[in-house]
Amino acid sequence: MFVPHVIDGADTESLDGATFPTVDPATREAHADVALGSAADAERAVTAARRAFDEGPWPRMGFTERGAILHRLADLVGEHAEELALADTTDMGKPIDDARGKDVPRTAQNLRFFADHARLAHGDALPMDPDASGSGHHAYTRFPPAGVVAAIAPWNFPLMLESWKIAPALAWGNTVVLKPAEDTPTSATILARLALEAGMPPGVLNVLHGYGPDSAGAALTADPRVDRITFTGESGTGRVISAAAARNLVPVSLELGGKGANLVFDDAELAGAVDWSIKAIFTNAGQVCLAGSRLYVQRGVYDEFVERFAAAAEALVVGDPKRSGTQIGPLASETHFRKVRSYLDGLEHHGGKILTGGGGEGWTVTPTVLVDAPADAPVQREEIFGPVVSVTPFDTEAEAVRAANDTPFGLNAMVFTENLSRAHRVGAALRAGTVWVNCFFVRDLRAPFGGMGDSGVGREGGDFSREFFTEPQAVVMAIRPGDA
Ligand code: TXE
Repeated sequence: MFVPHVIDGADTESLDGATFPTVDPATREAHADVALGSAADAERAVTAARRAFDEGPWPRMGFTERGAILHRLADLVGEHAEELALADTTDMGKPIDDARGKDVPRTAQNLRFFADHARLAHGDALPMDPDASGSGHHAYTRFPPAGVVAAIAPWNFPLMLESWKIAPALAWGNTVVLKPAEDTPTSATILARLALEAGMPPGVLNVLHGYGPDSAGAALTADPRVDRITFTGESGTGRVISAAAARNLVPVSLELGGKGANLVFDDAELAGAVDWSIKAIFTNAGQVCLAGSRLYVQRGVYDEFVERFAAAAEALVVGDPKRSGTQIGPLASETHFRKVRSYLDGLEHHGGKILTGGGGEGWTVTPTVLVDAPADAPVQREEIFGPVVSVTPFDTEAEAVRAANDTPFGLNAMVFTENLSRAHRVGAALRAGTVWVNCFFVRDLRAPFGGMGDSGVGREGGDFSREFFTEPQAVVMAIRPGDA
């Protein structure tokens, strides 16, 4: 199979004909050749997006017409659900049930939500006091599109996170160059073809494949014709992209890593806390920026919680991601597998021991529960991005909050308690962009999404996405006094 770029409405090879293989982590063999984009291909993709924005119909269409195309695209995503789900599963080892049941439906939901959000949004009308001459004024706000958006995506939720970026960008009238992660190219090409079938004009959604540094990704972020950069990925990469954006004074939205703290208090409803905590760390084999990778449990329930939690971790079905029923597949790539393994191999040196897990065949790591890891150990400080959780006991609420906030990241945290005041109090004290109380991963697309510190800059979602993907404009009108 060959996975081309999609530029200016057409399947496109790289100018120099170069390709790279994409590997199925379950078989550890290449399953497709992918167009390897160079700086020259990035230049072509931006030219197409620029022309579609400056001269094409897309930014000039009404919200209803654009929204109808996005809804049609959502319909087509539903019709091609199996193909899209299999593409992500084959590229990165995500269990097929998750790809089918979550990623693909959420992709359609993102497209529909932002189509409707843009169509139904309203701006402010601001009546102003009259001036000395008797002239009145009023101001109102407009939200014209920003222009060409570079969307750079990671490999952990390929299709779903790509749609989270492109849906608001497109709904507000921008044109897009999407660079999927090199490990997960396939679903983006399918999505761009479906967008054309849905009636999206050529050049509005372009897909450029290739690597990041010194290559397609870097060329895209350096191009002065790009008006917005939205990036999800590693914190170090976020810094590099932020510097590139600064050179052209381009607004950038960065959704970076996390080291989510999960606080389970003595008064928590234990069965629910175990269940959510399992989901929080083992969903997608822990390859989730929002993973609850630091689990803090109050001393009174520590032993019982840990026993039930470890048993639930052992009960997860590990295996072939293409088989329905599998809950944990392989890690996305050999490089990533080696990175996750290095944390387990480092335990001997840094402290901490494996209560359960730590095995696995091929590039799989079985659900791993660690105990006794010191607060300064790498497994407690760094984003492992794998099915590895560190459990630590605590005594007081203040101690739990301190431990949770003792991290350079600030993406999300979870609190399990039946005490209403404690839920509000602790939630407010946590330095995190999202706090979940007695749940995990529940999203409202209107809510701000993003983090602070090493977790990123900016928020997306609902009006926050509008703010980012438009150039808000104030129009101030004078109303002259009449002659009566
Ligand atoms: O991420 P990168 P990688 C973490 C996770 C993982 C680590 C590395 O811990 O082990 O990051 O993963 C593009 N200019 N997360 O290497 O490098 C790249 O091509 C422009 C957390 O995959 O950040 C890809 O499309 N683009 C995370 C995208 O950036 C560049 C999700 C992400 O790659 C570029 C993924 C450059 N200079 C990984 N360098 C999360 N928090 O959700 C790279 N890219």
